[in-house]
Amino acid sequence: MLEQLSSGFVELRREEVLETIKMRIEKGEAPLSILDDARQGMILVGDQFQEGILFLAEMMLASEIFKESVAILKPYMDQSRPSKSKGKIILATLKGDIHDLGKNILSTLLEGQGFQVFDLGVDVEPTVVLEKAKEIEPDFIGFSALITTVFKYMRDAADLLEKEGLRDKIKLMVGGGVTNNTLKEHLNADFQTTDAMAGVAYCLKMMEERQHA
Ligand code: B12
Repeated sequence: MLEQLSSGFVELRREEVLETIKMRIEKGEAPLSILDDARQGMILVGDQFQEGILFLAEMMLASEIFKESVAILKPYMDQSRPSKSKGKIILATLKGDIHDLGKNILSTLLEGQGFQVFDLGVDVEPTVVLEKAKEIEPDFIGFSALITTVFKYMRDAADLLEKEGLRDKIKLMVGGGVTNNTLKEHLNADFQTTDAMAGVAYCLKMMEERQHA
């Protein structure tokens, strides 16, 4: 199953990918498990791009297929939206990075769990994050990163928040394909993951702890 879907992305077989996804949903498979297989496909696409087998135009086509896949899965991920806000979160992909597929999935999943998401988009200046944080006083800030050149701006943003004395009130999360524990420590962040669901679970846990504190 995984192989069929991931090779579909690498070989840009759009119809086959979308049909497979619809079929798996109809069979009752969890949307997040299908999404994870699609993500594995995108990792393969990236590897082949790095090896010079696929070109940028093909990586772009693959990301369009991925977007269409998410659009099919989205209604099944949104289903249990509670009415009361669980907490506020700012999401952003910082300066120099325009990857947003993972961030958008996280946003959908968080909203599905009742969080109020303020998505600042991609290629965002660290100062814009600071201004938004001052304005809305979020419980969390999540940075998504897919290219390593953005680490510098993540550091800048973390420093700005620290200087303004906001860091002890806000949990800082980092996620996305190129993030790891070393980056988390470098930024003095509270949480790091390459799995959106783990990010949602972390937010839910923190809000629960806060309520019982
Ligand atoms: C799709 C893609 C693109 C698309 C982006 C489309 C879009 N709208 O996002 C396009 C074609 C535009 C693109 C462009 C480029 N790309 Co690109 N791209 C990819 C690719 C193939 C897939 C990324 C992806 O979307 N994966 C699917 C999503 C769902 O996974 P994810 O982002 O990891 O998200 C999951 C989790 O991490 C988590 N998550 C994500 N963010 C967050 C945040 C928080 C807070 C939390 C809790 C969780 C979380 O949630 C998601 C679901 O679980 C990767 C390959 C790879 N290995 O990742 C290369 C890759 C990221 N790209 C790469 C490169 C080099 C580029 C370009 C520089 C290429 C070029 N020469 O122009 C440009 C950069 C442009 C820029 N300035 O940003 C490199 C980066 C290398 C590096 N180490 O820095 C990679 C790794 C490919 C490679 N192996 O070389 N790219």
